[in-house]
Amino acid sequence: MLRGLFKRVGAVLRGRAIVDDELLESLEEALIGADVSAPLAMEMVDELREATEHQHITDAEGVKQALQERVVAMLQPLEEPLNIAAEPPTVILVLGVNGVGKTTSIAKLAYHFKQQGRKPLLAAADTFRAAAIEQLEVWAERVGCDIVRQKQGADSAAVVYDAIQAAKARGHDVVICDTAGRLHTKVNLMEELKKIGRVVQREMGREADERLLVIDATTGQNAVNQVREFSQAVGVTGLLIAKLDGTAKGGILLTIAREFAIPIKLVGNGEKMQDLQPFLAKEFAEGMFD
Ligand SMILES: Nc1nc2c(ncn2[C@@H]2O[C@H](COP(=O)(O)OP(=O)(O)OP(=O)(O)O)[C@@H](O)[C@H]2O)c(=O)[nH]1
Ligand SMILES: [Mg+2]
Repeated sequence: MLRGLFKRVGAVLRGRAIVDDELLESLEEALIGADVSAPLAMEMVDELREATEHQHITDAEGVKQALQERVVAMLQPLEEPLNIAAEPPTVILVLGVNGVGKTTSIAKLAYHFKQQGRKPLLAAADTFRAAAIEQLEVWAERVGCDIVRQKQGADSAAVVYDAIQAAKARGHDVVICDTAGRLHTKVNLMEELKKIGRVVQREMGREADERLLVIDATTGQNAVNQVREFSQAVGVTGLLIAKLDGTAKGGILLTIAREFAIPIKLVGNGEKMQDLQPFLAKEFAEGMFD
């Protein structure tokens, strides 16, 4: 589960009997150390200071509760399940810079849909990186689902086109599209994604039901730029936060929540296909102090 996030925050609070400026200052540092942006950490601690004064909170346990409540209040509005189209196939584009966990997350999604009794189809539309197609094929085999592929270097939008046609012909209700994390330039990447988007629009009569941006929870503040760039280029419908198991941080979720009103749909917490969970603000807030 989501253990060990915000370790430092928990450590600051543990064993403190009284609430004083020193405690609040250490808390602010701990939040920044856990990837909460500096302005947000300051704001959160100011609020806590006020809350402790008004609600006569005198011990660390009270501060912990107030902080948890604040985190839940920030993140709960962003909790949202995946969009499933009324008219199948649901088309999911999985986006993100290189190495964040896109392909692994696709395997997890496919596994999740299979568990639900659905019939997912994978589209190997990362035609750029060497061995990307083979990697997705290995996952398709493990999960036990079909995959549509072309050769490396093929037009990724053409792969998505093929996959949508195949899904319609063979009754797949979900198409999950892998995409490249890096092309020669960022401009190329965004243009390629836009082209895929146009193909989906043309073939489905609507935009992709999910443009799911994968964020690596260990990346730190740069995640904010990633959300901004993909949002501007293709419009992001939801976030999947991968590698939450690999970090004692997790504050980047708060920073992102502060800047964007994009739903956080799922979290990945391991390298296996089972390691995917819906994002739950309350669980996240509770995990902060374990
Ligand atoms: N611990 C942990 N590792 C993960 C998680 N998700 C992915 N990984 C690992 O991250 C590495 C990169 O994963 P990929 O799925 O290949 O990432 P990608 O975004 O598809 O990478 P490119 O296709 O090269 O852009 C692999 O070693 C995965 O096992 C996660 O939730 N937790
Ligand atoms: Mg990949």
